[in-house]
Amino acid sequence: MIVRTLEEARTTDRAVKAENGNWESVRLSLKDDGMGFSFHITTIFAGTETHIWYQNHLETVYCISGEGEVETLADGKIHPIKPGTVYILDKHDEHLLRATSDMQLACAFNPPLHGKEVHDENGVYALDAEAVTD
Ligand code: 9YT
Repeated sequence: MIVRTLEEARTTDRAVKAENGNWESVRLSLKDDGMGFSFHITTIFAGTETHIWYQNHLETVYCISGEGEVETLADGKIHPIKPGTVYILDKHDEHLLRATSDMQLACAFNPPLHGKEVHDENGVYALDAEAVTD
């Protein structure tokens, strides 16, 4: 069994920050744990808008705290997010993620992130082509 704490993981390279300051994320479980998914606690900061398109990954996102919305670009629909809301990117949905207050989100990725994904100057993951473009 593997046991970690968010508090401890925050002090390691499991914690990453967006270059533009929109979000930070702690990768509590990654590919090398062998679970078939990775598990992250991501904070989206109040007042930010982030364009995300995980073209090669599926992701489920559960809101623990804070409020905001997701706009799916294919249909222009806006989905409010509050504690208890889950959104499931089952179609690799391109979306805009907005926070009105700091949002703490629990995120699971399939396939798992290995944690070494490199963000370019736009925040795009260079490997596996999942995109967070701002
Ligand atoms: C909310 C969301 O899509 N989180 C993704 C995880 C984060 N970008 C990371 O750990 O890289």
